[in-house]
Amino acid sequence: MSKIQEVKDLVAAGKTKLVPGKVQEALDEGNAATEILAAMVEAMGVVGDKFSAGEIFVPEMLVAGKAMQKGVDVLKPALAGAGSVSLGKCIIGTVAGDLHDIGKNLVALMIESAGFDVIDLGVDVPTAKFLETIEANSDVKVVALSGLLTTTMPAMKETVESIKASGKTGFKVLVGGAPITPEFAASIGADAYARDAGGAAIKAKELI
Ligand code: B1M
Repeated sequence: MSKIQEVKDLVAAGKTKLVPGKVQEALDEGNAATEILAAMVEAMGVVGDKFSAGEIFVPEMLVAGKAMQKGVDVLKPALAGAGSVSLGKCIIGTVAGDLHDIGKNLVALMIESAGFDVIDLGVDVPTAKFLETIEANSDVKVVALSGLLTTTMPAMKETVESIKASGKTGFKVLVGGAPITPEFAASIGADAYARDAGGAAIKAKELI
């Protein structure tokens, strides 16, 4: 079995202690960090499908998420670029009611690698917190919102609409996350949509 397949299986099984070592072995064998990351994302797809099918429950999903995060920690130096020039500030967070942060953390890492100074507000971020942080950072260039649940898409809408209604200018709003589509992004008034972390970094640079 390839090291990448082993990483995928260990993440899906939530083997948090074994994942970092196996990710390092896969890197040492010459596999690209992006390829290993893709395998871990696939593993989360497997986990999600099993959850939907009622074969596993929230605790298993949680431990798989932790295993993936441990693997990402090992990949970070290889994924992050040099980023010597500063392109300005980017405020990022997962919208209110939503606790998923693995994708958001990857997006933050790639945006930081692209040269932005990232202010990460974490998960379950209320609209007021976004507005307050924009107010305190008048030179912000990009505000990035992540959402993983269909049930929190209305929260993303509310946050984007409140940001736009606040009259604050000088920055663009970028949104993404598994249930988000370009059409939904446009319908709530976001300036841009990105499908994945790499795409978010490219889009953030295009927006400034
Ligand atoms: Co949850 N969960 N979860 N979960 N979880 C999903 C999302 C789900 C699809 C699983 C399923 O049913 N198949 C489902 C959502 C269904 C839906 O809404 N349609 C779901 C559910 C239902 C739930 C709960 C409601 C379960 C429950 O309690 N009954 C609950 C909700 C809690 C809450 O948030 N209030 C819940 C809880 C959890 C855990 C806490 C246990 C855990 C999260 C741990 C953590 O994040 N620290 C968890 C996990 C691990 C998952 C799955 C299995 C994996 C998510 C993940 O990290 N994927 C997930 C199933 C799946 O994704 N297939 C699932 C890997 C990650 C790299 O991908 O986050 O999609 P992703 O990010 C991508 C892109 O989406 C994009 O780029 C990223 C990287 O390329 N992207 C952006 C993300 N943000 C972006 C922002 C951008 C641009 C791109 O611009 C700003």
